[in-house]
Amino acid sequence: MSPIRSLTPRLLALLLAGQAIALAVEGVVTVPPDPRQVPVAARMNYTRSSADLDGDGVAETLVIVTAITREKDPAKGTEVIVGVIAGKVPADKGALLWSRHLVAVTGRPAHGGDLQALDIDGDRRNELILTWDRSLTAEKVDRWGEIWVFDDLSHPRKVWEGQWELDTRKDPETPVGSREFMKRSIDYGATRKAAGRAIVFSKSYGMTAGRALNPPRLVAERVDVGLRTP
Ligand SMILES: [Ca+2]
Ligand SMILES: [Ca+2]
Repeated sequence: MSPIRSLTPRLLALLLAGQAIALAVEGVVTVPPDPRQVPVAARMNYTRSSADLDGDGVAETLVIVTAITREKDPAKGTEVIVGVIAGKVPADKGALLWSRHLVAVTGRPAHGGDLQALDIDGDRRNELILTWDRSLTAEKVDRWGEIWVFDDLSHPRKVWEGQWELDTRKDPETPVGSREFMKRSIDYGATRKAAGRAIVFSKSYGMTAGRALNPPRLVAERVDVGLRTP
């Protein structure tokens, strides 16, 4: 669970108020290009891992950080930065090969970023699965996802993006008859069988149009993509 989601609405309001006070005192934090350069005091969470993304037998370092920006606009109050760094942990001096600033590139709020490196098609090269929450309230979950393929470490290809999770069951802003709960996952068995030509998802619906589904309804979704280098 993302740190923001686990907060009660009142605590979230206090946190945002605290950010506003800090803004008056310290000013806006400039978000650096390299996630490793986000000041420790501005890191909401920071995760570092390693995986071989291009399949050359040498692991890269992966970093994801949610940075508190102290921007006045709550939609820009945090930035999620993903970075791929040459060499394995510890890689404080490794070159930054690729980075992505989610608020800057999507124009939407972002926090609670999560990344996983997994070989979803079985070609011994790891894909990057990146998800984050775009919701600004604790009552709603709006996770978006992207899947990246690294034929070239500095110029990866985004092969898919879409809704990863949507939960408006307790969202006062969503009319009762429009509330939804959907969680997506990858069907790894079916995706491996597609041998790099498709990703097969399983979407689990626990509520649609305000109606709870128990047990949840599972819907398979096949998306044709080219996971392997042409
Ligand atoms: Ca590598
Ligand atoms: Ca792969």
